[in-house]
Amino acid sequence: MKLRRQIAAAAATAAVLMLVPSAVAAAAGDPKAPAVPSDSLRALGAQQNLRVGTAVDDAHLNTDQPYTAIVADQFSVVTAENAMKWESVEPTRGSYDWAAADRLVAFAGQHGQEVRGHTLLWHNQLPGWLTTGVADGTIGKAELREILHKHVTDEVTHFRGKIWQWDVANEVFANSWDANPLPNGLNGDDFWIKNLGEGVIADAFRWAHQADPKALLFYNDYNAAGQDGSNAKFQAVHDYFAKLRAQGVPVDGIGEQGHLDTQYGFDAQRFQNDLQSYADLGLKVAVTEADVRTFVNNATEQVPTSQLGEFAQPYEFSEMLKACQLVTQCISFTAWGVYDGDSWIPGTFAGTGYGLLYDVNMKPKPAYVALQQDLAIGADAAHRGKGHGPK
Ligand code: 9MR
Repeated sequence: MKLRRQIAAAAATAAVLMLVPSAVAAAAGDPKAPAVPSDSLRALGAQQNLRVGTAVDDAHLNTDQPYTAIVADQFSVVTAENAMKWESVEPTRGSYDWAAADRLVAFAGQHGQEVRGHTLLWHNQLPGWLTTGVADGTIGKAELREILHKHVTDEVTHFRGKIWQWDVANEVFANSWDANPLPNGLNGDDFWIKNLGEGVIADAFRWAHQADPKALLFYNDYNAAGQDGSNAKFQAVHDYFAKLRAQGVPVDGIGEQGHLDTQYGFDAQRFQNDLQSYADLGLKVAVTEADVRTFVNNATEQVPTSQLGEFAQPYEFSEMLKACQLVTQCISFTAWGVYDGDSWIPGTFAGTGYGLLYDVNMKPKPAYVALQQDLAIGADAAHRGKGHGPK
């Protein structure tokens, strides 16, 4: 651990001093990987066994050439931003529409990329027929459980063998502002917990494992690595999954989403320590939805309104990546979208934006360069037998 910290400190210094090497081996170690720029995030990550990813918007993939080129060239793992969610795949009960999700999986196959499946059990983006049926009582508890079982089984089966990591359950723990936390930290108001009880979480992992025994099964959440200040949510997630593992529930990893906002500050050491604590349970970890928002002039241009925000945005992005690089079990680092012009942030947190690696014109930002430097340094350390090891 101490050695790793020294590497981190050296890396931080070197990041300021060094330029990115212009020629490093492309996508080393993966014979199937297509030719990609040797200084791309994915090529540099490959040299330290770390996949670098992005969420992909089906509205842009294949139709928007610059967008598609960035996804192909820069990233080695992709997540469907919306296309695998329940409302997308089963808009009408009993009638599946896999088209958008299949397009992404096919694209990934053609470009030597892995896929993160997102997400099976979540309170959000449920199909209307399901939420309406539960609300008006036409779908009772026993039937709801069968519907969920079928959903998990059918979706995981449809993609069997093609998904690297599944976000089996998403955002079921309470935040400090939630009204009804359970004693173990789960959110008592969560749709699934309220209707079916907390046992449904372990069941979802069991059902997913039955449908695809080789996929890595993740729990995914935000503020689960110390960003709530108290570290309370981390502790709840940690203790809960320690218990499930001890019971033999097939949980393989914890995904920390990594949605940061520069106005709140960020304790990078705590973030790393928390990822390491999950790893110490025998779990893999991943940063699954990284973005760092800050106050901006308007949603169209997304120019930061303060120099501090402009500085903190790439800095916090880099700190998250370095934490992942320093935790051997951290297997992927994914940004939640390609460019600022296509991010959920301005529509959800009015007045903020500038959260991603590429700007509204799809030009790489300082955050992109910061990650590229971190990865170049990590690749160099890996070549010297230090740093991020094999998974
Ligand atoms: O980025 C997604 C956005 O396009 C959707 O409208 C939104 C609906 O809730 O979900 C966004 O993605 C979320 C992800 O699935 C789970 N973690 C939080 C992400 C940002 O809201």
